[in-house]
Amino acid sequence: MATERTYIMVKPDGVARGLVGEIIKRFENKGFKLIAIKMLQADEALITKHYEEHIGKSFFPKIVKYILSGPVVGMVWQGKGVVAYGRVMLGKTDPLKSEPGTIRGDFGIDSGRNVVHGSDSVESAEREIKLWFPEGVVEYPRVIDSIIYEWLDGTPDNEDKKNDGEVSNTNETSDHPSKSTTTTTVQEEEKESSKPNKDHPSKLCCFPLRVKNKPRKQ
Ligand code: IDP
Ligand code: MG
Repeated sequence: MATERTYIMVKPDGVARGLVGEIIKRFENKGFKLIAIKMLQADEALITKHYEEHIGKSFFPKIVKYILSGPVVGMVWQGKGVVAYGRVMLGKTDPLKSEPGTIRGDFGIDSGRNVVHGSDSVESAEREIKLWFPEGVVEYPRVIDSIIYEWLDGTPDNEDKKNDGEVSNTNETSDHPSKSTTTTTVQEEEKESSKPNKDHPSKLCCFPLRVKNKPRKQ
């Protein structure tokens, strides 16, 4: 569902190497939506809670020391399939086993300096988001979603589209533009639009349809 969320964190080595922008760019380019971001110096209690599944493992003290070594940039990204695909974008835990083109494959060598964290399941993501962003995330409609997602190209006609885009979606994090009181839906735009051809490419993009050309002053 387009409301799926993941916790992505640039680790201290990634921040120190100036990779924050590069990592944000990759998630933005893919089409995922940033709904929370902050830089912080995590303390031992927070890191221990974050990595609680690894308590007792040989590398646990090293990972705590690693994340304590400098500020991190925590982010919440939203979008259809963002948890699993976020992990694909990160690469494997060991950067030397990660494909080129992945973040860890392109920017890391050691597992203990693998630049970035990403939630490994929807459940972990929700737990980590609560842990790192107890203040919550920012919800806002994004007009480019009507270009990125097929479900906004007209009336949903199958289950997938229903799950992803119906206005009746009860998930509180729904990012369908129709949730906004100030945004009209593509369907409403079409009624108002003077373009009768339903298959016209301009139908894919609601933003230009809202722009009214003002006559130029001579
Ligand atoms: P993941 O980040 O790919 O989900 P996990 O197994 O959850 O990997 O491990 C958490 C983090 O602990 C890794 O990202 C890595 O930084 C570190 N880590 C995992 N295994 C090792 C290891 O064998 N040596 C050093 N650090 C490790
Ligand atoms: Mg993990």
